[in-house]
Amino acid sequence: AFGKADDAIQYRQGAFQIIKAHFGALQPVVKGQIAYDQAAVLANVQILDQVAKLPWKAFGPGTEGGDARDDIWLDEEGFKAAQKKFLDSLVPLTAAAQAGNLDDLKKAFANTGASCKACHDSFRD
Ligand code: ASC
Repeated sequence: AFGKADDAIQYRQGAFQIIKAHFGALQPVVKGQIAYDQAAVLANVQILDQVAKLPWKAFGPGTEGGDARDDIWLDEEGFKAAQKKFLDSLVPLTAAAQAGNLDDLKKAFANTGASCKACHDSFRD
């Protein structure tokens, strides 16, 4: 799928940047710093949910580099489990965004953020 390791690294870093932007856009909402706009939140979460599917196939064999720790390839099961935690966390996040429930959104946001951090702590330099 990727011609060179650098292509895979750029692809996954680009996907994570989009993920960061659309997850980060929720932060002022859950912190109460901006008004809760259900449609805007849902649009953000839907993009996040789609783009969240993308980076993983760009961690194939021979694509070591970027900020990726070798543990990604040494502990494939652990990395897979960390991905799954993140992807699974988006189910309640999406449900809360669809329901327009700000309390549930706050809880789901915190869980998703925890899954980001846990994976970074183990697998990102
Ligand atoms: C973000 C972001 C992360 C997570 C993490 C949550 O907005 O870029 O990596 O949240 O910091 O603890």
